[in-house]
Amino acid sequence: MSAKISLTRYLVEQQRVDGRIPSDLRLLIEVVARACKAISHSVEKGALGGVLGSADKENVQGEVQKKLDIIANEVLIEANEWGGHLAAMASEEMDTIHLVPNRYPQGEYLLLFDPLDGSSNIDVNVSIGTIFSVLKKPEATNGGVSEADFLQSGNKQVAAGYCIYGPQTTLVLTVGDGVAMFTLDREQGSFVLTEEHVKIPADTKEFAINMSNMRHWDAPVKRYIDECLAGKEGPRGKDFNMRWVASMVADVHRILTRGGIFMYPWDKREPDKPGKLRLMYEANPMSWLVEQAGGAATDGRQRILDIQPGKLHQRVSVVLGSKNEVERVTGYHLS
Ligand code: AHM
Ligand code: MG
Repeated sequence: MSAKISLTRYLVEQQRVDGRIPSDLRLLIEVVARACKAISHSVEKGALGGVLGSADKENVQGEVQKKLDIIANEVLIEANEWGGHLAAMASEEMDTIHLVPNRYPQGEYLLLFDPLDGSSNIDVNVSIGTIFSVLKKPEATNGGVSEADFLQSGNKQVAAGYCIYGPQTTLVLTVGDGVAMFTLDREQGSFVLTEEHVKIPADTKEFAINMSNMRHWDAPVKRYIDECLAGKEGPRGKDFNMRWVASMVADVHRILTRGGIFMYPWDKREPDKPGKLRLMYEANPMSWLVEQAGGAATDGRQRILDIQPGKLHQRVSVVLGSKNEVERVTGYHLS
């Protein structure tokens, strides 16, 4: 790549070339990116900034919040509420939606986020990230926004992405025209385009799943992994490698970079919960990115992006990544 293309220029060109994104959406994405830059600074300081450890509080899902979960949530809210592009926000770390206060202009968009994904990795200096999804406020909503306005399927997203805080800070984005990656240039203080037209190979020899849960899995997942583990001598006729970072952002980033399949399936420990991961903050944005890069994403039976959410913090089983592998796992569930 010759001339450096900043996130701003990329978005302006998306807006200009075919009117893919309105200026309000462009500005909203820039504000999210700015918030991610601020979160990246806090993450980087770690113990020096006094930001590690737990906050002695639980979120709506009964998980102990880390200090950085709360900091990241506040940074995203403060950065986004005054810009005039949003009507409301929803976060994995908040019980209910956050309305844009009356003192600020109201915009047309709804922003959803997992402020810091991979919480168990915060204190051990392993990659974590922010995941976000943007929806349009339904036309019928006159003035007040309610939780019901957020309950739209993933195929209604108008922008989605994540920012991974790892050896590099990288923002990965789709506005429905493929997937682009922007690396934070700390000297310039801006995100620079470093990868465009990201493509996930249809086939892979690498899977990501928390193997310690194997005894709780359903038969189709067990069958798929057993076949991978059987290697060259088994029905797949090839050896598989395994990776599990336990930060979805990092596992999905690897899959967008070199292929693979990621699974967090339903399991017997909590039969009434469809899975661990959250549909609206994690599965939907990641599924859209993966599909935009030529991969596939299902809950084992149906396309994740077609699921109609019934509640904000809804959970879902996730199978995503290289197309042929995802189709195989889905086929095992449906047969
Ligand atoms: P979080 O949003 O509270 O961090 O939880 C989600 C994370 C995912 O990033 C990751 O894939 C999964 O939980 C790891 O779970 P486990 O520790 O069960 O392997
Ligand atoms: Mg998460």
